[in-house]
Amino acid sequence: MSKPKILIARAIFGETIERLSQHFDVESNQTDDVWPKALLIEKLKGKEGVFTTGSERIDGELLDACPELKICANMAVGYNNFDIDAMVAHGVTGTNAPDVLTETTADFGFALLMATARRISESEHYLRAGKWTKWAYDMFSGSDIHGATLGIIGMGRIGQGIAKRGAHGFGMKVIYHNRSRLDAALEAECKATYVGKEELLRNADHVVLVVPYTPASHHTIGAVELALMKPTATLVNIARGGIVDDAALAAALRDKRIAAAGLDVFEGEPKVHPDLLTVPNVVLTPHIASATVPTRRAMAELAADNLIAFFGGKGPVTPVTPVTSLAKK
Ligand code: 8YV
Repeated sequence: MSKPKILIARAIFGETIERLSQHFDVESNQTDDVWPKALLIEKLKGKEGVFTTGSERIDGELLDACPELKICANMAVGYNNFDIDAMVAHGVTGTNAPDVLTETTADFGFALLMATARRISESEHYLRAGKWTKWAYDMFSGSDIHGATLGIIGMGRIGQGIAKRGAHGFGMKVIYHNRSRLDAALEAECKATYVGKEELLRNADHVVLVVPYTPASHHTIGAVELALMKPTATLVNIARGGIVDDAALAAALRDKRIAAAGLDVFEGEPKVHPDLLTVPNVVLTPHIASATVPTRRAMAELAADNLIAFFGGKGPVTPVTPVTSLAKK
């Protein structure tokens, strides 16, 4: 019996390709070219499954052109690269890669918060540029993490991980805002208090964003929200580009309306708003919050598990759409 044909749209671990090759006729992109949409469609012709990362957009136009496609397995917890309505309309199953990256991403959120509040990037650039000639009492003074108020917008699994680190590790007072309030047991575990978004922005010393990107969360933080924040506050975005209005943030940082920001994700990435590149009080990283070797391996394995389980007739492990039966398509 011939194996189903699948495409791995970006470079990935050799072991993942080997494993998938036991089940599928695999075409992979080990040169890691970022294919324009037309080429991705071309490559998907005749494929029944695709292993995607956050950079491949799966929409109605692509699905119209690839009628054999049955499943898109994303190696990411976020799946805003999927047009879910179009996938449902085309009877295509979508899966994501949750849980395996929660703690790693929460670690990174905390690292970025600390680097931002304590001005680590800025001071390192100063040192590397040979500008450090004497110690000074006020050199690179930042703001404290311990004992400060941490405001988390988006209290899913990663948000909860950050809350626990803040409350239990650093004695922070944790306030959060979310579409729905956590149950009392989870709030107690995270030592977190539910507040409205405006109250959070006014009171937090550090604001961390961990919401999924949807049309409703577009520009959750813009000029109006930045104006509510303390002038001493820091803002960290490890969620998605587009959650923050990057132009408004660059202006707020330039005018010192907030103290500093740490950004791992950007509107239109991998492009970065040019104004963000010119302000010193921002720490910029290239979407690496989940980037540890074990976690990236686990994410790749989970995407592979989804493909294997789906074609094995068991149903995918972590679907984000209603599951299409193999027979139906
Ligand atoms: C991924 C992420 O590395 O999981 C997510 O949603 O943002 C990152 O962990 C990225 O999306 C590549 O797939």
